Amino acid sequence: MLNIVLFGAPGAGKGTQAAKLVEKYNLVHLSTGDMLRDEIARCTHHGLIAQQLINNGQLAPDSMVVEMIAEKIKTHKASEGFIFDGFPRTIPQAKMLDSMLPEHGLRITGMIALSAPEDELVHRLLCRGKCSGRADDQNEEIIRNRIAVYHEKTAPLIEYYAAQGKHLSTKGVGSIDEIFHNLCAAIEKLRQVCCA
Ligand code: B4P
Repeated sequence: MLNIVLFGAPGAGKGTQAAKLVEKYNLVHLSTGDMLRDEIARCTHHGLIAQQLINNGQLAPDSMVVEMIAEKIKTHKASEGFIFDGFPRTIPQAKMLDSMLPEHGLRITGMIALSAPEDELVHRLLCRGKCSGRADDQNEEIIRNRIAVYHEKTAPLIEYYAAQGKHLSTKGVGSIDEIFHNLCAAIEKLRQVCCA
């Protein structure tokens, strides 16, 4: 099984690349951003809590996203593996994931971080905001706040996975196909380490 954490700051290209990886490796795509947007669209209890936080560039509560992920893992038990896109985003989320996976006979194969300069991230998200209508992509101040939250709460996960010998990184700037090619090479490397 292949269980990849696709990591990066907002706008690094996680969602874009996850869609291609899912197709190539026949994996289940678990995007907590997509799940939260779905909860918001359906006006659920989770959605109402998440909406305000997301629109202000803050993270949703750890317990909420972990509960959503646990539910999806149970539903897709028979799959060939998972792409975790935008999850975990905090150390507590990563620890909860690590304690939950063995119950399902699973483990993380590795984490791959996509890197891009901050001005490029802001530019991409503002462009997406023009056509997607996503409230969190409309305003530069909110986008910069999301990036600050990433540095404070999410970036420490690089050390967390590096300590387990599971961290690789690749450039998130360039053509989408070129980045995809480098990501696939990183996955092959993780597979070799994992199966050695
Ligand atoms: P997400 O939906 O995860 O979105 P993201 O971080 O904004 O974007 P991503 O990196 O996936 O960017 P994409 O590929 O689309 O999160 C949204 C919000 O939900 C978070 O801010 C948070 O509040 C909440 N949330 C989600 N998960 C959570 C969790 N686990 N815990 C707590 N809260 C959570 O790319 C962006 C743009 O760049 C696109 O327009 C794309 O076309 C473009 N692009 C991609 N690759 C490119 C390239 N190589 N060159 C040029 N443009 C490129």
